[in-house]
Amino acid sequence: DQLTSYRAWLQYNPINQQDYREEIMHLLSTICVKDRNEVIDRALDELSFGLDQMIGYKPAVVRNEEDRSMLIIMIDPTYKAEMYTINLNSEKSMLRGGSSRAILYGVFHLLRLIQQQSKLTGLSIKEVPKNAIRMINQWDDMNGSVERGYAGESIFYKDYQFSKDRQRIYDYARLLSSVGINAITINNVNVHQIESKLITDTYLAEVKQTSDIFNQFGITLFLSINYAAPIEIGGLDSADPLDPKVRAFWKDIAQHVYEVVPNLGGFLVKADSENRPGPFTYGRNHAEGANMLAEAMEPYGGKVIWRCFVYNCKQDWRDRTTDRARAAYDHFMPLDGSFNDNVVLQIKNGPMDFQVREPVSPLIGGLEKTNQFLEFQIAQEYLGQQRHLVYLIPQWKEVLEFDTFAKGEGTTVKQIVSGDVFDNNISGIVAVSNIGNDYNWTGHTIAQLNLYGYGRLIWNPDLTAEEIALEWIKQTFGNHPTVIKLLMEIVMPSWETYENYTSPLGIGWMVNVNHHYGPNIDGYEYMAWGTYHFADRNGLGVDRTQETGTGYTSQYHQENQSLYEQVETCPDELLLFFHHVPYTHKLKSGKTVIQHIYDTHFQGVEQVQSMMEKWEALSSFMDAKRHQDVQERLNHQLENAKEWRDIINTYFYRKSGIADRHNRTIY
Ligand code: GCW
Repeated sequence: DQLTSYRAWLQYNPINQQDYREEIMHLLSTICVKDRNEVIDRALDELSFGLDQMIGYKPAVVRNEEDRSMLIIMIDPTYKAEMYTINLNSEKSMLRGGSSRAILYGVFHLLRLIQQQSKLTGLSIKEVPKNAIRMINQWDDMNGSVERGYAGESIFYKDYQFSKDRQRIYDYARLLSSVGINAITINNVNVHQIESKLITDTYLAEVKQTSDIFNQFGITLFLSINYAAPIEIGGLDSADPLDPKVRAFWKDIAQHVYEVVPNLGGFLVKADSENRPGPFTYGRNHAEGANMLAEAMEPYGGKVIWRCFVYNCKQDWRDRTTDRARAAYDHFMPLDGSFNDNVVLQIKNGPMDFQVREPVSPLIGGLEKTNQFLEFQIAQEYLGQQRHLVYLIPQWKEVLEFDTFAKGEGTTVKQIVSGDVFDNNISGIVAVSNIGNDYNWTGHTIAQLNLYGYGRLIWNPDLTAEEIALEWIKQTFGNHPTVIKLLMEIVMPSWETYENYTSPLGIGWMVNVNHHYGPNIDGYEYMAWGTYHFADRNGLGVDRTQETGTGYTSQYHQENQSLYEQVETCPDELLLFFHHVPYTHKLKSGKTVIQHIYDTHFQGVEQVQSMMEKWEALSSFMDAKRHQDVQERLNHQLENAKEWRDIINTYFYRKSGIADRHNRTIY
């Protein structure tokens, strides 16, 4: 039963339908491959394993074309590196890829279709990923813990050593490549003392071993580095990017790192952010900091990924002029165009921090002359910490479809981050991982869908959330119509459900301090982190307008600027992010803000109840372990949702003195 959970979406369950089995055996009886290397070997292993599990045979693998039906697999140098085509018919079938990595993706594609029992004869597809770099960030520390990890301990480290369980890393690499991930950082962006030594001989040999595992699956390894490494490990008294000694330090480091780990992708840096060191200490800006590293990495083709999550985390809550939402744009827009070619800025999807609802960061669409990555968080830090069932793809879809108007109407986020709009030489999407050493990887079994969906979505942002959920359900839980129907009804509304019983109308936060779990409306209200709701007896929300507020709205292009600036046009779901309004303010829905708060909070809990009923009805369709695990979490989710409902409703009832129109219980 544990194995079922561990296999995630690569279940490869036996297929009983005789004519389908015959179709596959006929199409894929013999595989002809001329090119061989370790990546293609992984592809062939996978194909053999998958076919053996599902259909009960292993295909013959030959090197030369023979006169019988077969699948020919070949690298086609005229293709783009990650492009592949698959053409299947009963005479001769072809899988061509622009590289061995593309062939691996093609094989996973075939297996994905077979798991769903899709018809293969006559299949003709062409796939090119929309985003060149498709990355995962692990927030793993070498003591074995995972920052914001909700699925056990690190699979990479234990007690300040690399984990001995290499198989687990191998299996992770395989899962990631099955959905097209091609890059990973293996240590937390908060690089502590010991982890600062990952770029030294203390650990480099094991970094290389880990890199080799990922490389077999077409995944490039990156490291997070400590900006103050010249001091921490170099014995210097400064990390000033313009200091020649500091520059020499990084050149030596880069040279040595690439000697030992020639395939390293580069470094990821969190600087001047949440107490991490950075160039500000020396009166330098972030372009000076990033470019210094970029020069050191350049001879080896190394990249420097530089995070834009830079804000004042020591602000005085009394200070109404500082607005954390403004920070990334204010810091980085003036530097647009001053970063080296091998630098890429990593921008969180929203201006605050992975809340249930935020507008899109105005830096995306702002920057025109700088490489950029979009950053999502698969780990559900603010979305129920993998104890609540929340399908995240619908949220990310909204981000990707958002129109920035950067080059007129239709300049969507997905176009910009793919590099197409501003012709960037590095582009892509990255996300914080949600896995750990739990036997099912993600703690909540349904959270596997978010990892799966992330890979699929960034490969092809035109896929719908429904399409992604559907293919995941079929692979993970099978094809039975009841399973599909109920699971779709469970996952599709789950983000909205979570939003309903937590923080309303885009205001965010209202969580307990530090661990960020569970309701605490004033938890951060009088703290230094810049995350306030400003509720009083009349109303709530943050005024971020130009007219009377912090001026944040001016960071958007004209169309969005005026959309958000006016209360009348600001979308309901973001109203309190942009405006401070009275409880009696009427939303576009016709309800007052206070009634909306009551209604959504009662409704959210009911939606969890209905989710539980649907899950209950699924018990005979899967192994007991998976069913029970999710059920236990749903029980907890319901309790926690009630806690949210009652605390939020009570708080705002007491503040406003306005009764619920339907006289439901408020304490
Ligand atoms: O969301 C916040 C988290 C921190 C995290 C930080 C970041 C890794 O609470 O734990 O640190 O963001 O993204 O750097």
